[in-house]
Amino acid sequence: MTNRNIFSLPYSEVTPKRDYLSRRALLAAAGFSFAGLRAAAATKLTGYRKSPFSTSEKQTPYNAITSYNNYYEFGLDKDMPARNARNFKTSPWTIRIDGEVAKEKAIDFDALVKMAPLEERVYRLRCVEGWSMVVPWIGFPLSALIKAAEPTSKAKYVRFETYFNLKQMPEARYAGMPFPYVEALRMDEAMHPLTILSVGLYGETLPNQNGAPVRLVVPWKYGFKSAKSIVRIRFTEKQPASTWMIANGREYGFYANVNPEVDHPRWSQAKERRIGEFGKRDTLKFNGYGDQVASLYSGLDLRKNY
Ligand SMILES: Nc1nc2c(c(=O)[nH]1)N[C@H]1C(S)=C(S)[C@@H](COP(=O)(O)O)O[C@H]1N2
Ligand SMILES: [Mo]
Repeated sequence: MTNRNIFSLPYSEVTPKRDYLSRRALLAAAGFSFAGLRAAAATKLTGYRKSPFSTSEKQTPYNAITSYNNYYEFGLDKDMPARNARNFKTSPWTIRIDGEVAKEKAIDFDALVKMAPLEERVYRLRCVEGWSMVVPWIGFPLSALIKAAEPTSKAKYVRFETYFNLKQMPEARYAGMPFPYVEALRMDEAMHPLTILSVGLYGETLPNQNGAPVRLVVPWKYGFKSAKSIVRIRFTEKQPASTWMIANGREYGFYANVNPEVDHPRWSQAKERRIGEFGKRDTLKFNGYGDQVASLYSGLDLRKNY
């Protein structure tokens, strides 16, 4: 069926999708390794420091993090990005900086990784579908790039646009959503010290299926805010529309803060399954980062601003 669309699936079809681990991902989650799954191009990253923002929770195994992915440009099933993104070309890579900035410019990936000291940030990642992982990202605060971009006083939002090319991503035509994938943050969210640009995980450069060469990570929001393979960062005065808001605004809002008290229209968000574990855990408000981020939303009705 080629017109399969994640927004039009009845609940009965969505449920198995949420609770289903492909055989390969299940074995990977159990710690088995698959020859050839680790991208040949993965390069060791050195000289990064550990961050006090890291959780000490058990890290999800490398093989699970890199074989159970959402990257719809490379296919809808969880094991498709790892298979279909193998030959994704991520070098050379530049990020265009534009909109409300002193001067529009392009930043080359080699310059990007030197913008700030690299850190290991072990974060929980909670997907809106009801699963979670603990990922040892390598990256640096997005605030470093924002400062270098010199936004004007009119810049209230930061919009992230990701790579899109049907030649490299032929499966994208079956995703039933508009590309390029766009996400956005309010300026204070973007400047928050927990918000990072990630260039690696488990001490190596990012695998393609996880958003090589550079992706956003916003740990207190549902995973879909963490845009992969970013090519453009635009500063705007008005709130940008994100891909998920355009595709289905009733189900996906601008904020997407992890919140066990606000159900998705088609399922509860109260619990989650940690990949590699059986049974469910309680989902934590702001994914457990409330002490650090709740103040950003004081006075905001989180039920209306989902
Ligand atoms: N460009 C792009 N970025 C994306 C997505 C996508 O489909 N395309 N999926 C999002 C979703 S729904 C999640 S949960 C996370 C998954 O990141 P991971 O595969 O590294 O765990 O990536 C997010 N970033
Ligand atoms: Mo997600």
